Amino acid sequence: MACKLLVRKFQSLRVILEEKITVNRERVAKLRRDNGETVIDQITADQIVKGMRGMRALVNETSTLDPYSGIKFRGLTIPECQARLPKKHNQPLPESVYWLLLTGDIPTPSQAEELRSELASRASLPQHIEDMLNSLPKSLHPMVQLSIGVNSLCEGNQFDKAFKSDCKRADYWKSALEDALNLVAKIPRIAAIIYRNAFKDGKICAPSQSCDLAENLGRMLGWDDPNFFELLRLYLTLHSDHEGGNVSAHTTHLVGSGLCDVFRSYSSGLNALAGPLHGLANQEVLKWLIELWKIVGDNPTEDDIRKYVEGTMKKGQVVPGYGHAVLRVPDPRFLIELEYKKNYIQNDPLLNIVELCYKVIPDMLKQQGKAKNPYPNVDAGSGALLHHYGLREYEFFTVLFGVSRAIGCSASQVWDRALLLPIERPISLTLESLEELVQQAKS
Ligand code: AMX
Repeated sequence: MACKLLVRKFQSLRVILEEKITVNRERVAKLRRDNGETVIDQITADQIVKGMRGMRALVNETSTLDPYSGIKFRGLTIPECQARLPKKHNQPLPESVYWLLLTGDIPTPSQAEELRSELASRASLPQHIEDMLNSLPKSLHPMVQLSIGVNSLCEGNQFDKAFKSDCKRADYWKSALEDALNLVAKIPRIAAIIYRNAFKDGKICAPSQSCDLAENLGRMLGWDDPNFFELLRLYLTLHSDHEGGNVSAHTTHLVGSGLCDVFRSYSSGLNALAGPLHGLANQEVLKWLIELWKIVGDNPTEDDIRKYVEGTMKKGQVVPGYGHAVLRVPDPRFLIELEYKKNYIQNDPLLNIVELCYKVIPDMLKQQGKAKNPYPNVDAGSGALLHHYGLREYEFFTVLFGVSRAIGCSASQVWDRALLLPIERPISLTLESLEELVQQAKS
């Protein structure tokens, strides 16, 4: 009986997706048939040297990023998501964000509950994966462990089975969806095992059938604090997706385009996320803030902060948590972090320093005149919020980012299969051929 119910519940997501996929495949076919050769953009030599910078050259359905208004999940800003998506307490359920990214629809409370229960039913790991994670050296960076853990989930994945069987290409998305749901359901447990092994006593509670993704994650990490679960709901929402061109999403898409399953694709995306200019920045921010705090104490002045930032700049280092390749305003996700602090946290010296930095650093970066965006990004505040609730092992922070980004990257891969997107294959140029092309273009 319970089994039948699960199948029916799962189909409601499938049926909705099937209808939308049929419509969107038609759109792609029409676009290519009628306008496949239409030129819509130009590319400069500078963009090529800077790694396809700003080039509009990928299809990604789940979110868009505007330099001035920030991220939109299926057309909704994060405040709109917070207002309209089914919530637990005051924050959207990460499951409702996942439903939105997968389908483009705001789920009803019962649909969000269907997905919550579906994911909770898949949250445990095979014993051999737990044993493998437990055998990894504690000193191995948590992001490497996460990538290994996610890679290992590929054993017996549904997509490979479909590929090796006589499944039609048009139906690949169905097995990709199965794998995507497994990834999002299981990655919190991988993350929690890594945390408990690396920083605690290695003991971990089982995932609960009745909790949402965030609460299950928080409990498995070892917390019993509803406010921390609330922060995790916010965290998982804020980091879930950031359009398709960022390093981790693009890597996942690229690897997936060769028809790797979502586990191997996202494991590659996690290695991409682990770079200090990308997802590792939240770890770097907290390290940097703690150093600053040690030097300036609990009640610093703006001048104290300025002196410390000058020191960072003089060493030729970037100020972590500031700047962005696309955004040209303070990251709306950072502003939501500040809002969260205002609503939930009375007084916290480190978070006060984060606010003071926001007053001081943008002007300093403007004066320095290099960074195109002198404003804070999402990483400027996330670590200090986790620190407030006692999660202080900053080497773990990017793992949480990775748990969250699985939501967007896996939803995108379902759509890559749904739209029958082909293998990605741009052409690279030697410096000599680029110089020749520039001359030809000018003559
Ligand atoms: N502090 C000091 N200098 C900075 C800076 C910062 N925060 N951000 C950019 N600059 C410098 C660059 O190093 C570059 O210097 P160069 O000309 O001497 O090489 C110059 O400003 C121009 O860079 P840009 O075009 O504005 O940035 P970018 O698009 O090349 O890089 C980013 C964007 C995010 C990598 C960069 O701003 C940075 O390194 N920031 C700090 C690290 C960080 O917070 N990363 C997190 C990003 C969000 C995420 O992915 N999670």
